[in-house]
Amino acid sequence: MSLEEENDSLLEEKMSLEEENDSLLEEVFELLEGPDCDNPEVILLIGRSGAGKSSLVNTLHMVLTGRFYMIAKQGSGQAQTVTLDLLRYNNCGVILHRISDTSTRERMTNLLPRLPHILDCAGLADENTPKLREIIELLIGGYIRPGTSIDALEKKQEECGIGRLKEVFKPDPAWKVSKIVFMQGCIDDIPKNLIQCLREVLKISNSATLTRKYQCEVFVLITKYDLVNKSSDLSLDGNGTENSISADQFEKAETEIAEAFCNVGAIGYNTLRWVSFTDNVGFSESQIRNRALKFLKKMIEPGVPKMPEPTFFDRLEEYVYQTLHKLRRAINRQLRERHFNCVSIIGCLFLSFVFIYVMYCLLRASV
Ligand SMILES: Nc1nc2c(ncn2[C@@H]2O[C@H](COP(=O)(O)OP(=O)(O)OP(=O)(O)O)[C@@H](O)[C@H]2O)c(=O)[nH]1
Ligand SMILES: [Mg+2]
Repeated sequence: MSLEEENDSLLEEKMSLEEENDSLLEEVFELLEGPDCDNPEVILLIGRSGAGKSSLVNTLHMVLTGRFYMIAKQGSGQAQTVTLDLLRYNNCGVILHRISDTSTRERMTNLLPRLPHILDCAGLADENTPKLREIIELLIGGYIRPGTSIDALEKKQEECGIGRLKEVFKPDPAWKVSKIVFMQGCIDDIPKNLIQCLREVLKISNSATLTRKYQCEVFVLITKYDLVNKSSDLSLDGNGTENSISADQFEKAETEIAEAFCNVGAIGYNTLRWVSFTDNVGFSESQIRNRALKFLKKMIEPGVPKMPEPTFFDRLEEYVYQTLHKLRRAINRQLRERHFNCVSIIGCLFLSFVFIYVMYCLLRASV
C-alpha cells in the first residue's frame, strides 16, 4: 500500500470512529434521560496502586467536557503512588461551565446530575486478610466519608480492633456503592489475593434473611491496553517501551483475570479493555474516547436487577420466626427424650409470648 493510500485508510478509520463516538454519546444521553438513571450510580474504583484508577477519572472528565484537567492526581514517571485517600468525584467530576462544546453543554444542563459518582481509592494491597476485608466492606457499604485518609482509617482500625469499625462509623446511603470497577494493568501481576478478598466480601449475607448484603455489580477494566503489541515483534510496536506485552500474553492475562472473577460474573460482558489519556499513550484521541464512552454506557445501562434490601422489620420478623422454630424443635426433643418437665415447657411458652409481644409492639410503633 502506498503512503497516500495508507493515509486515506487511516482517515477513513478515524472518520468512522468519530461517527461511532457521536452515536455512542447520543446513546449515553438517551440512557441518562431515562428513568433508570433517576438515582446516579456510585462507582468504586478498586485495584493495586498504579493500575490507572485516577487516570480513568481524568479521562472520563476529558471525554465529557472536551478539556483535560488533572482533577484526580495521577502518577507519572517514577511517582506512581499518588492517591492516598478515598476521593469522590460527583457526576464524574464534571461541572457544567467546563464543557467546551456549546450544544453538549446545553444538552447536559439537566442530565449532569444523573451522571455516576466515582470513588477513587488508594491502591490496595494484594492480600486477603480480615483487615482488608473489613476496609473493603466499609468502602462498599458507604461507611467511609469521602476525603478519608486510608492510612488514618487503618490506624483507627488498629486502635479499635479488627471488625469493630462498623460500630465507629455510620453508613450514609448516598455513599453506598452500586458498581465496582476492578482495575488491572495489563502488564502487571494479577493480585489474586485481593480479588479473593473482594469476592469474599461480596459473598457476605444477612444471617436472618440469607440475602446478600452487598449487591454490587462487578466490572473489570484491563488498563493500559496501548501497551499491547499488536504485531508479534515487541521491538516494533506497542508504544515502544520495555513494558509492552504481546497480544498473546495480553489474552492470557485477560483470561486469567476473568477466571479469578468467575464467581462474581465478570467474564465477557463485564470485562473491558481500557486506555487513558496519559503522557506516552500510543492511542489516538478518538480511540480513547471510544473506549471511554463504551465504558460509561455500560455503567449507566440497566444491569442485573437488585433485590430490595430487607428492612429492619423483615430482619426482625425472620429472627423471631427462626427463634420460635428453634424453641419448637427444642420442645419436641424434650418430649421425645422424655426429659421435659413443667418448668421447661412453661419457660419456653413464656419466651415465645415475650417474642410475639415485642414483635407486636415494634410493628405497632412503626405504623
Ligand atoms: N501507557 C499507559 N499508561 C497509563 C495508562 N493509565 C495510566 N497510566 C500510567 O500509570 C501510572 C499510574 O496511574 P494512576 O492513574 O496514578 O494509577 P492509580 O491506580 O490511581 O494509582 P494509585 O493512586 O497509587 O492507587 C501513571 O504513570 C499513568 O501515567 C494507560 O492507559 N496507558
Ligand atoms: Mg490514584
